[in-house]
Amino acid sequence: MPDSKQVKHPVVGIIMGSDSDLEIMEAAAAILKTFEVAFELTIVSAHRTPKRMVEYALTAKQRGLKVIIAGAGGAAHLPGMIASLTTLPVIGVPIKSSNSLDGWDSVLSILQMPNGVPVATVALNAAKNAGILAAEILGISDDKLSEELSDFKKNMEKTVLDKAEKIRLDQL
Ligand code: RP5
Repeated sequence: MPDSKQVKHPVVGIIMGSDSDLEIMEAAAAILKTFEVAFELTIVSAHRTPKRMVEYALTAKQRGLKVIIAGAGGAAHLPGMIASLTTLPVIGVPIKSSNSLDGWDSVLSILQMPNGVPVATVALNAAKNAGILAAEILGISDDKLSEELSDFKKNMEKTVLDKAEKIRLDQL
């Protein structure tokens, strides 16, 4: 546990309900790679592998994970159920999947958690933001990572300012 995409000492666990979620969830993996954050990635289905889900959540902390990113679509119970079984922060990624009506079903299934069991829910399909948020959580106790996140934000600002400048010049 888990049995795929294992690296040494992962601190972030990326899980998803189906391999069909991977094309969305790989954005979380990509941004964590950019920040050199070690992660593991596998499939855990709340409905189709409930025992695996319980085992994953109950062993996550002792295996060294600090944050879990869980993506699912439709009746998206994976992030909430994982959050019910661990005190690690859980970031939920609602996915517009083949069994989603329009994506709202996934969003609301993950967002509308009962008091006492929070899931930090990002926007529909926003796995990249889930990865950034996981890095920010880890950055609280990692100065180097925190600096890299700061640079990331500065670069974003510069990109937007460059675009703003370009629009002005193009319009002259
Ligand atoms: C959810 O059902 C999964 O997270 C996925 O988003 C969706 C569809 O799964 P597949 O039918 O493609 O396996 O549990």
